[in-house]
Amino acid sequence: MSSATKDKKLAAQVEKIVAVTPIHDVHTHLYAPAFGELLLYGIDELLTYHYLIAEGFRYFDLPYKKFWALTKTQQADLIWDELFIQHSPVSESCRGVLTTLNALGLDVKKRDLKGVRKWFATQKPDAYTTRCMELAGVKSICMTNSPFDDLERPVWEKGFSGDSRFVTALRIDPLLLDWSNTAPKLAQWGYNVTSEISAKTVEEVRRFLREWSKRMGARYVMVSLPPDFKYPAQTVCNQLIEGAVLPHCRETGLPFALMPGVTRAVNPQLKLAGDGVGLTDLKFLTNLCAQYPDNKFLVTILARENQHELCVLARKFRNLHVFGCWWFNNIPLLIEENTRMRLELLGLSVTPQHSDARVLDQLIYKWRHSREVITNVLVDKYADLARTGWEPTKVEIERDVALLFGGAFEKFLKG
Ligand code: FIX
Ligand code: ZN
Repeated sequence: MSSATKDKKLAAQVEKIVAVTPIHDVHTHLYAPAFGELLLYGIDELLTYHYLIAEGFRYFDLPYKKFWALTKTQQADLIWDELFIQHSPVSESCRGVLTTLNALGLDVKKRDLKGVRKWFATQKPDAYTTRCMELAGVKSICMTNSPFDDLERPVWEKGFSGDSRFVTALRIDPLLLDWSNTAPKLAQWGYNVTSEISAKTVEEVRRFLREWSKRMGARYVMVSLPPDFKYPAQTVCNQLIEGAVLPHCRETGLPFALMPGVTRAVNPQLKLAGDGVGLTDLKFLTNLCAQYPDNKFLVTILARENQHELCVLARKFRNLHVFGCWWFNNIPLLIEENTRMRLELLGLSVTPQHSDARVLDQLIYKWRHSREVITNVLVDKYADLARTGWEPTKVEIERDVALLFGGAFEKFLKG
């Protein structure tokens, strides 16, 4: 067999394996159907995704307030017109809507928004969840579960009996980043806390974490962090991390997931679409990994310029697991760059991607697009190996891809 034919065969094999390997989506903002209106799906949700709202405002000639006063359908109409009709939908988020519609069997070339709406109106959440997961090749979805969300908390308090397609993660941004507003809430929910961080308060925060982790069956505890986050530092946030979160995670074996690099509300007029990115000094993560070898840290980072340093850190600390191409990194250019860099520096001990889907149907495009890029990177890597005479077997490739699509993450969680 000529080497060109061998390369083609290998590429086809990798493509097939990546296409059929089920994915554990380790971070999303999706909910099981039992959470009712918290589960978003359908064309109007797809079009009013905050990524598209930000892009729409590049063109809109109307005040922010007027946009927010419109109904969701009107907002979707406006976005459709500006981003799909007046301009070609070349951005990643626009292309994603079309990939999704196309995969669902809808004819995008008709540009028939009304017809598409009619089709979505007939979908039922439970069966449609399964359909989207099948089309995306996703086996399990990790939710972002917040006791601080007034719509979500009652579902947990009533008792959520579980859904085998979904797993849970405890999200604690308000606890660590907005203590002055969160302390009164905890007090109201029966925790004996004060705004000053006393030993009793720390103990009660730990009880809060213990109770909510248990109630949710959380697989990890998660927070997003601003670019200027420091550890150690004389802050309430640090006191709570040191006194409550880290001991809780050690006691339960749960990883602490950190998402540094987001500056919230750079433009508050854009609401959820108004958050920005900043370069993080990763000294804080070195300190955490070194100081707490018995804690596990899951990390995805927002600034492109931080990605290399994060990989180097993961080479130094095995209690650090790198995952996903978060938010502004979730574009083919950066998925490719990050995945290549991670494989070249960390081998298969990473989770290259999570979807961060907020709308169920987005699973389809986010994973189809990522799979395509990951395939290309893997084909190159295996071809490099083949050139040395090391020909990877089908079983080896299957094993490797399974690690990248959730296996390495699971191992890290269990380890
Ligand atoms: O903090 C997060 O988990 C972020 O993913 C979100 O805040 C963000 O709005 C988002 O949807 C990014 O993809
Ligand atoms: Zn997220």
